[in-house]
Order: sequence, then C-alpha cells, then structure tokens
Amino acid sequence: MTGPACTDPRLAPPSGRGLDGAAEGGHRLRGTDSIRRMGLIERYIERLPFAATDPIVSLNEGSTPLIHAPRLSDRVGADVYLKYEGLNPTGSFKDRGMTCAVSAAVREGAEAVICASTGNTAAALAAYAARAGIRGVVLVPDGKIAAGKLAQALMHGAEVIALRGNFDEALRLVRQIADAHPIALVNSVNDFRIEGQKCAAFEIQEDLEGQLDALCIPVGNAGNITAYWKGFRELHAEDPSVSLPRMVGFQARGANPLVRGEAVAAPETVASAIRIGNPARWEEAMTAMTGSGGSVNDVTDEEILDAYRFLAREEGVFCEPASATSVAGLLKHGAGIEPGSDRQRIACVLTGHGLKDPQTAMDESTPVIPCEPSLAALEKVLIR
Ligand code: AN7
Repeated sequence: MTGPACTDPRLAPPSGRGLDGAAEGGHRLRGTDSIRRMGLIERYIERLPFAATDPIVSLNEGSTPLIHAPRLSDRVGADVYLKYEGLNPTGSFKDRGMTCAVSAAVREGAEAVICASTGNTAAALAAYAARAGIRGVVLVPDGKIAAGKLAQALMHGAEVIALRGNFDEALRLVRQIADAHPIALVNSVNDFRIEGQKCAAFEIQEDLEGQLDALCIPVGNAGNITAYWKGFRELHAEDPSVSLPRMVGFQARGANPLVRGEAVAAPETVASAIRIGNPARWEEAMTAMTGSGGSVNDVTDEEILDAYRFLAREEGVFCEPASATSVAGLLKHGAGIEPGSDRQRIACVLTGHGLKDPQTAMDESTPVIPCEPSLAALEKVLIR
C-alpha cells in the first residue's frame, strides 16, 4: 500500500518542489510505507490464528518501544528496560488482545461485544467495536475507574454500565450474559486475547536478540502474564537459543490473591486497574511463575506511588499506577538475580499510559505556581 498522492495544489510548496521538499538529486523523505507501524495481526500473522483473507479490525497496535532505563538499571544492578505499552492506540496493552478478540468476533458474525473491566479493557473494547461498526458494552465498577478510561469508553460510543459492585462481580455477570445471549465476551477469558497479547513477548525478544533474563509484570486478572509466558515458550520451542525468562509477577498488597493463595473478597488499591480479587487465569499465572523459576510478590500502594513518581521524574516515562507495580516490585523484591551472575537483562512491562489517570498524577505532584503577568512577578517565583 502506498500513501495517497498529493494532487491538491494548495498543498504544493512554493518552490515547485514536491511535498517532500527535495530538490533535484537532493535528499528525499522516505515513503511513509517503510516506517509505518504495522498492525499486530499483520506483523505476526504466521503466529496467530488468522488468515490473510480474514476481516481484521486494527488500529496499528503493538510495536511499542523497549526503552532502556539507566537510573533504574543503576539502582537494580542490571540492565533494565521498560516495555512502554502506554503507546498503544488506546494507551494500554489491551489493544493487542482486542484486535484479535474483535477480529475473531467479527469473523464469527458477532454484532455485539461485551466485557467487564477495571477501565483499560473497556477503553480498548470501545475503540475496536467502534472501528468494527458493532455494538460495544462494558461493565465497570462504579466510581472505581480512572477518568481517562471512562472518557475513552464513552467517547467511542460504548454503552457503559456502572455496576454497584467490584470487577470480580462484573466478570461473573458478563460471563452469564454472554452464555445466555448472542453477545461475544472479550475479557481475557477469551483465548484470542491471549493470542494477541503474547506478541509483546516476541517484540521484546526481537529487541533483545533473545537474551531476556526476567520479565517483571503487574498481575490483575492474570491474562497478560499468561500471554507473555505463552509467547516466550513458543519462541523457545522453535529456537532453544532464545531464553525463557523468569516470570516475576507483582500484585498490590490490597489485591493480592496470588500471594495469599486465596481470593480477596474486597480488593482495594490506588492502582485501580489491578483492583481484582479473584483472577480468571489464576492457575495459568501460577504455572508461568513456577515453571519459569519466577515468583509472585506484592507491594504497598506507597511503594507503587514511589515507583510511579520515580519513573516519571527520573526516567521521563509516564505510566499509570498499576503499571508502576512492576517497577515497585523489582525495586523491593528484585527479579531473582543470583549473586555473582552475569549482568542480567530485565524488562518491566509498563502496561498503561500515565494520562489514563490524571487525578492520581495531580494528587502525587506538587501544585502549580500561580503568577501575575509581570516580569517582576515571574522573577520572584523563578529566580532563587
Ligand atoms: C494498566 O481493564 O483487567 O493481569 O479490565 O489495565 O492481564 O489483568 C486491566 C488490567 C495491568 C493487569 N496493568 O493485567 C481491565 C483489566 C494495567 C491494566 C493490568 C491491567 P492482567
């Protein structure tokens, strides 16, 4: 596919050069095709349950950057990278699973999709349902989802139902309604979600040439850790020289069923995205962690917020509180590095963008500085 040709004379630069501004024999901008971000299914179609002729619902998700974090690396004594999933189209990793789940639903003739959500799945569902031209319905815990996520779900035209209950209750209800009515369930209990999300493991191993030692990841409903582990295992099965990293999961202290070994009836945490007490992929998450030599631990809200501020202020990377759980956990518990081993490579998954939750960001920051419009007033506040 090539970009549209520029035929509109109003867009032509005055010198009579082309839009790329190149003089005869001079530098020419490359075609947009060569740098275009390919959609996830298109990029990994050979590893996904789709055929080239299938209807694909995509917003060019995936291919997110793996950013080296020098200050975090210093603190940990390893090479730490941030998988910045906030740069997906709706600002979270959920887009990877949603392109697959909605494409499959459309292939099967679905006219509506539904999910329960702590916010990000709702935003992703809403966008992909809009793109597909089908009905989108989301059940969210009333008053417990971040403002950005609610704005997205509403703006994309989903029907947003605020449940007077928590995520676990919402998930139970959507499972029942999808069993009884022709509406496709696209929570991560849907295997297409896992298929899409496993591709993030491929991207990391491509970027690190197959030499990742540990993956630190927040765990809520436990779909993502399940997906990464599947992705890593598939690569390793094809080529044993590609490492099988330790899967190191972290939960918030107030929503830590995997750490306790029992469901949490009334989960509570500032990291609203992972305010989940009874994860759907519980067994698979435990298999990922134990099978890889990893572990599961928890961190307090204060530790999460410390990591959240640290990432923004010292690494220049703004993620939402739930995402900072991976870094808070790494700082507190480590990632299973043996003393005396070679310098390790660790990736922390930053699952969602900081702009998702503006309220927490402002609560955790110093206030703005008021100033009258004069030089003297500006000097007074700036020059110390
Ligand atoms: C930013 O949107 O469950 O362990 O309904 O939004 O795969 O559940 C969100 C989960 C981590 C946990 N970080 O991933 C939902 C939802 C962010 C998230 C998780 C979520 P899973």
